[in-house]
Amino acid sequence: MRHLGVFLFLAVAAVLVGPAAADNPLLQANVGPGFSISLTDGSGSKVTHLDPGTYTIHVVDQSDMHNFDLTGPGVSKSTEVTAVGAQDWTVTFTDGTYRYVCDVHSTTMKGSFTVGNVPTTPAVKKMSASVGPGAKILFARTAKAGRTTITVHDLTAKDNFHLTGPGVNKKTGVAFKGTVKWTVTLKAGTYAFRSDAHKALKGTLKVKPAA
Ligand SMILES: [Cu+2]
Repeated sequence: MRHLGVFLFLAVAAVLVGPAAADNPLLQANVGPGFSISLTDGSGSKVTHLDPGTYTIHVVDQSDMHNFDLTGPGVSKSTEVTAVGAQDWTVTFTDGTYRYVCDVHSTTMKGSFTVGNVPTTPAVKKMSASVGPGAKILFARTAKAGRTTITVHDLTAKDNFHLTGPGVNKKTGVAFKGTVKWTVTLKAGTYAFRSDAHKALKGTLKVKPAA
């Protein structure tokens, strides 16, 4: 009997310090019993961003009508919808965006988080330009390189707005009056803007490299 007792003690101890209790940071995933799904960190906070690395996720699926499905770079794991219970996943996260959903209710039961450095598309800058009314042309004198939307207000039927420079050659019509939006990629260098109808109406835009 004593041997059995020692064996049981060791077995319980082995479970307590088993692979799930390795040094990986522990995350807690939960779905159900209601229409709830969550992924929290060791402090109980919702996971929004993690460092790349290997994590242990303790997944508790408390409902036979929901599941927990996690996908992202290098990871695709899910519980069964009809199954209920807890399981541990060991996952390795790399740079990118990860999403978790209940596959049955994926439009409402969902969440996401980012890992490491996620490439974000740089914001499109905005500029405006105008020509007219009367003999005047207005535009910025300096800008930074990058995707830029230029709103051109052509307020006269006697002049146009014509922008030229590295990678760009765009103009409104001389007789045209109205507003147009051009999305262009400005590159470091010098751009010229002018009216093609009156050579005196002109200016220079200097574009600096993006920081
Ligand atoms: Cu569901």
